[in-house]
Amino acid sequence: MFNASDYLLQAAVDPVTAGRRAVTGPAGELTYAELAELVGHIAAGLRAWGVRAEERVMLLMADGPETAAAILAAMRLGAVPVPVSTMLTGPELAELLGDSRARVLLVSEEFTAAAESAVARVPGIRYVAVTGAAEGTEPAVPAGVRLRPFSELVEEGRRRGGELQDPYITSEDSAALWLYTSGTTGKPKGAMHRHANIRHVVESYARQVLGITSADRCLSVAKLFFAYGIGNSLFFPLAAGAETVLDPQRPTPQSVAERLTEYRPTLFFAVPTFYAAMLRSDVPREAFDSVRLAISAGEVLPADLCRRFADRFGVEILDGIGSTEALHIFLSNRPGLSRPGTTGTAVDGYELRVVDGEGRDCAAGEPGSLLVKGESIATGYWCRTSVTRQVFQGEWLHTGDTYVVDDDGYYTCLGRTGDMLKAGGIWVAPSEVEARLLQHPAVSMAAVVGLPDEDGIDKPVACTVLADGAQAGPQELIEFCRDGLAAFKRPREVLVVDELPTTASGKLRRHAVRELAAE
Ligand code: 3SK
Repeated sequence: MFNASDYLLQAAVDPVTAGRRAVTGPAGELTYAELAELVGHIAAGLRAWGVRAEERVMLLMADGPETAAAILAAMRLGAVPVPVSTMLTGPELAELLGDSRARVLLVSEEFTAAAESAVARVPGIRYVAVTGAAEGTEPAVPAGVRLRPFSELVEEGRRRGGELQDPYITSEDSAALWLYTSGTTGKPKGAMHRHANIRHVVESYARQVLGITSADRCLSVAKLFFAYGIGNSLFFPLAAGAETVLDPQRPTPQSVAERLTEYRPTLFFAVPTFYAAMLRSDVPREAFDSVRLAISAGEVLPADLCRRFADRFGVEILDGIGSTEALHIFLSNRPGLSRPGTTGTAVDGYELRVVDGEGRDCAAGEPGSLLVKGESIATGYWCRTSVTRQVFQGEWLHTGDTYVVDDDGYYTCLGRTGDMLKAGGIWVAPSEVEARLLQHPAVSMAAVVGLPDEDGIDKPVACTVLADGAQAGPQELIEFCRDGLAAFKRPREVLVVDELPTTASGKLRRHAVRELAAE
């Protein structure tokens, strides 16, 4: 028997630690004992609503104590929490709801518009619970869907009197968490994680690389619906009996500087795009006084950015790479041993290989595809056999990144093996952005590529060809994308060109598009 909610709530069981603060932040705080109690009530409430083991519960929720508790509650029940991006549009959310077959959707009041639009598109939803919604601001839901305040879910569980003191009898192999990713192929896929995977990322990366202890306090710019964020803000701090700072707000350098000053975290997690934004801001050096380590993942951290950050804020950034499929970071620099520009060395608990096109191991200095093996690798993608077989080959996960390793075992990223790109650490499928651009009446052809900005970080840039006689400016096309896609996917720049480079058979030559866009 192993249930990750038990593993993460150990501190609530010990009378010495139960009164310690587990969660803090602008949305409220909870001790370990209070968190465990809330988890029990939500779990009992979900059971009363008919949620059974292995069933998915989708969360469209801002970071805060209720979100943390709801994720743990679903796990405790043997059900599967599926936290999804709060940046999703209604149709994007509908796709995930339909794919996951979730029958319960938990929503923070600020995202009710997307929930309303999604629930209207998918049959099968039985309950929608909304946190803190004032009367009259609740979403309109179709007949047959029960709309309830989140507080009623908690109350329902409370009335049932701690029915879920004990977790459902899951095993290490039971499904614990699904995280949707667009990585490697574009269409969102639910990566399925086991209860044991959660323990592995804690025991490997968090304990060995970060050296996390109960004296730490974690603040992450990446939210709980990302694999990076749920590790940083939930799994690592709770397993260590430490504190997590949960902030419902969308982070800006200014808001993060305020949180740093008020909550004084010791571990700070962000992505290179955000570190670059901090460097461009007027945030004072003292903001980082409490931070013992800053962590970067999601995209390659340019060496120069790493050095400038350390000079300006006096904190070392530890660069690493993980993936949603691996649940967290498997390759990382180590405190005091960082080599800026590299992603460091394999984290204990993972094996890495760099292989050529035939699957043979590359020698040091020879570029190839990066594969990783370890106990936290997902069991596959839900209902996606073909792509599962491509990405998860036996014990090895194909990361889709091209890497080179040196004689000392330090890995350097040379880029993506395929066309996918990342914006702010989040996967973007060029095909999806291109499809949106093509919906604009003035656009006849579109190609989206990743190009480095002034900080050396890739951003989506679109090259478009307009229809004969049509007119549309770059700003209009960017806004058009912002309207129809999650905002992070919009191209940061749109170029209007006479033609796109194609092969003799008419296939887009992406490499040449990249050169064209870079001119
Ligand atoms: O992209 C990454 O580097 C990453 C790191 C940790 C967890 C998840 C991801 C995608």
